[in-house]
Amino acid sequence: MNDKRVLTIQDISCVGQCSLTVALPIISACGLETAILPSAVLSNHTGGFKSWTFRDLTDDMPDIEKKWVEEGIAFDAIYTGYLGSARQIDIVKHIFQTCLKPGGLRIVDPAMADNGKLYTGFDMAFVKEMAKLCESADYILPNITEASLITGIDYRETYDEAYVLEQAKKLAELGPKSVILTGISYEPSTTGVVIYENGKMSYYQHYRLPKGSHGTGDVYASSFTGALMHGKSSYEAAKIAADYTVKCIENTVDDPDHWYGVKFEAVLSELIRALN
Ligand code: PXL
Repeated sequence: MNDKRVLTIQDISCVGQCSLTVALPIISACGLETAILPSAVLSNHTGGFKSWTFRDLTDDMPDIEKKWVEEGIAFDAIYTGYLGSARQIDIVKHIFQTCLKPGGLRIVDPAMADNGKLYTGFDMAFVKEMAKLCESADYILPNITEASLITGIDYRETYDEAYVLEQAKKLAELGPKSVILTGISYEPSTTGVVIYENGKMSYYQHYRLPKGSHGTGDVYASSFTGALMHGKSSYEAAKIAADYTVKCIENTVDDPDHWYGVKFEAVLSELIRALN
């Protein structure tokens, strides 16, 4: 029996298949109790819709934490994604200290940028804070844009292994046990994930679908967390998450109306099969 309890901290985009509407069902489907701490509530995500509402929940977070501390609630892992303000970083760091069981895992997806650009609403002050959160993490899962912003190494659209190794080393110097770099592609027809751990870099390569899809970073980090909490190694968890994310994209790519996210629900059984 797997009675692990995971807390995930990220926004609720009410519509758009990203952040908590992806993390909660995926981690739950992995058989793990999943608690949530919403960082903000948006009508829809900020990646392609014309506009959105944004309710910042920063001020609620310490009160929620306080109640959990009073109740003696603690988690086996805390996985963070999109955060609603730079101020939330210190709060999240505090929650790592007060609400994690001894030996519990801190998984940080510094969800703030893609394709060479920061998401709307973020600035370099936020990046600086996010780098500090990475210092407190056991696992970090940046894409190459987020890595560049955190390390200060120039962002490149095309690169070689030496460039990726330099990024990974610099990220590891911040302190996390493992650096998982997502969307690492050395040639147009393939992509993959780099795992840098104990000074060693490994690569899981898979084929690349012609179209990138929104929300896949959240699908990836959620399924990685689920696999890790099933006792998989970083490499195995990175591979399981990559295979599942590809399945989600394959299940969506032929539907032109479904531009805002991936249809992860119908292929959840594939993820569960990979875990068992
Ligand atoms: O998937 C990352 C993400 C999460 N939450 C919100 C977003 C995005 C990406 O654009 O806008 C609100």
